[in-house]
Amino acid sequence: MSRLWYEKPAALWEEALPLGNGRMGGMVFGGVREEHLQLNEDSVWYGGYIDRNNPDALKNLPKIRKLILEGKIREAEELMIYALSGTPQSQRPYQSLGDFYLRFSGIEGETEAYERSLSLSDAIHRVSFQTNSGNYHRETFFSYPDNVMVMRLTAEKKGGISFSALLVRERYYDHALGIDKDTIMLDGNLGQGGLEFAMMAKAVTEGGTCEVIGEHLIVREADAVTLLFTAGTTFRFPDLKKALEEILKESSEYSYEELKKRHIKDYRELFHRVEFQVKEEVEADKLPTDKRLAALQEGKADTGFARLYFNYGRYLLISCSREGSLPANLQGIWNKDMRPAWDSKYTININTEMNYWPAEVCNLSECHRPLFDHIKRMMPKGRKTAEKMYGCRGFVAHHNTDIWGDTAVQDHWIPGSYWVMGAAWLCTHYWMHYEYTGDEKFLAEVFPVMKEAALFFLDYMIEDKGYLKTCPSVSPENIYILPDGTRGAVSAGVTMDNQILRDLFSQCLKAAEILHIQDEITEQIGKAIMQLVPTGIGKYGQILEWAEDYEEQEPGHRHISHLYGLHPSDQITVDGTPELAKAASRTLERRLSHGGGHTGWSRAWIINLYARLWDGEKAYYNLEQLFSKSTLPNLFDNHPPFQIDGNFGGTAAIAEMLVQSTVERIVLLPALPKAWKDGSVKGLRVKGGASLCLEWQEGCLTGCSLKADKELHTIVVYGVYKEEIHLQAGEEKQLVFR
Ligand code: FUC
Repeated sequence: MSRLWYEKPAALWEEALPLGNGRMGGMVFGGVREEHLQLNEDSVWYGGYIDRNNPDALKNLPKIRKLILEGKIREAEELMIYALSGTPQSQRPYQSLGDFYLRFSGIEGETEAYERSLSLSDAIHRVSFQTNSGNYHRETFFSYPDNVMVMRLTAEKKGGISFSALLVRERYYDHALGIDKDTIMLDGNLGQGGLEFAMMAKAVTEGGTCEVIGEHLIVREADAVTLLFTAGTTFRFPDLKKALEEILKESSEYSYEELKKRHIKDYRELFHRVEFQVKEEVEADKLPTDKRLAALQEGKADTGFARLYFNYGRYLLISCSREGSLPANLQGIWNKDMRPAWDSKYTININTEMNYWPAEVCNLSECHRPLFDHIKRMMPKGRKTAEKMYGCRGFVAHHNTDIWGDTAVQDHWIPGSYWVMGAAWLCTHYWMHYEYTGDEKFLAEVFPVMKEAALFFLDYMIEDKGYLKTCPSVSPENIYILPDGTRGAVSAGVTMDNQILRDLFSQCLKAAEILHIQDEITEQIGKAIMQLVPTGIGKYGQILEWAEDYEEQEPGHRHISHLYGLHPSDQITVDGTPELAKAASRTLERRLSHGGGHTGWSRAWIINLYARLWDGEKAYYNLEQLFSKSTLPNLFDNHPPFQIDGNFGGTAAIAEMLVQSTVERIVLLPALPKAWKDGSVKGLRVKGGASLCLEWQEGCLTGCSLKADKELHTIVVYGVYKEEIHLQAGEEKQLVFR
């Protein structure tokens, strides 16, 4: 059984357990006499949209470019801060929705047999304990089909449930009051030009009494209670209060058991598509999760932990990114602060993309959709930024975006802010979805967006030494040192840019062919792709990070942008480009020997990269490092602070160790570590549109079946074995390698 469990209530937020239905989320603390839930709703962002495109960008652009090409980096960077930065410099922050407190009375004496748990197979949080006054149980879940949080409270003793309930939001709200004899509400606004928000809680009691006094909801001597909670903003619900009341009314027409059944059915349909097993130490599984993690941190082997982490990663994605919700931000949906780290926005120079690495391979394609919708939300803003700042056609985004799809420059952070690849990288996710599903209708719908993202670069790139280069650009977020000691971040034709563009351009060309759309723009893309700087190798045998072989200020830097070509892209492969793969391996060694991998997401990327280098032992070593150095007691990834990308990057990496696919070939168990000697995985998806099941014993593949949803023609590779496969739509085949 896959679950997280603890023997005491959470004292810290990082010990509380996350629940969510994509649009709403909550962290449950599981206290005995006081239950605390910290709550979120995905559209609670402070402030409205502001056109922040710097009005002085376009006229200064030629000067900035000239300074860069003349090597006057300091001067270029100074002018960039003034002329290219957003006005004002920041997008809007995501905020906590608020808190819900239940204060119990009548629970007498010492607490015994306390347990709180989060079941990953039904997405339900449970608290149970015993006192002199009997046994108590609480079950909580966030239902996607019914749009509510549901908490069921039961007690052994008849009439044993008495509590007062209160909604709060630090000092940032306008009203808190009763709106019915069993319902309280809190509401407010999110600043000038911003949205309005509201949340409501309703008690459905069995026995006892229920009333509202002031802003408190009070239940006395009930036998059982079902609490229903919902929240929202005017982002989705123009008639907010009416909409929330309607949600509560509709959900209260179901019994608790019906609500639970509807929730479990919905959740399981997604979660149970994939199953990963490794023969594990049974002892470790018997430990509460915090103690299990602590044992692992002390160096105790725990092969089964990867399974728990993998299941948790899929659970988290289902809980924070569902059709109709906003995409998973830096904290998924779970953020307790009004001014969170990096505003808990979308950092699109790695973090948001990493959030979605597990989506397709783990058969959670539907959970990828919020990202697709958001890219479309960004496009009109990005067109404006392209035109106003750079005088270009097409769609551009810098290294951050927010609820409004803002695309202007964020911060005055030279190595990060002035990077123009955000939309380009995000659009490769459209292609990723197409490759996994073969959905041509989807491709036709998103192709115009991909094309606009490519179009921007046809106008933006400059010709230099026979190549087309992005300029200005940076390699997120590293700094180079010139031979004269000058330090800089800005340059032209950065490696990562070329690699992203090679993907975006070739994906546009392939899409154009599939959709029979040939025009002047696709023709120009075809020419431009030939003029991108190829990925080079430097004096340390490393992949060049910039167009020139500069020294890096921080050789152990957390970003490994120039290995984009190895992962997520497949421009660099062990068998296709062995020289570059060797250089990629050297690059990783250099990063790690200088202290690299120190943030959760960076470590997670490293695992994916080693998996792509087919080095199972190094991948596994780094996976253990992710668990022991970058994982909080509730198994959230620790940047620090909590940032969810490491959870998703780590989940994707586990899949990547088991199977890697392109539309041309599927590699089985490419990076299986010795620790996972015996195991199986069912239901992973591969490119070309098929599902895969694998079994292995003593580190050798013993079973493999592939089921195609559409006609599939591919090569399956396992070690030295290669087999050409041709499957009809719906056909399943067992493969035997000897
Ligand atoms: C990038 C990273 C940081 C952090 C932030 C949200 O700027 O360099 O490590 O993840 O995004």
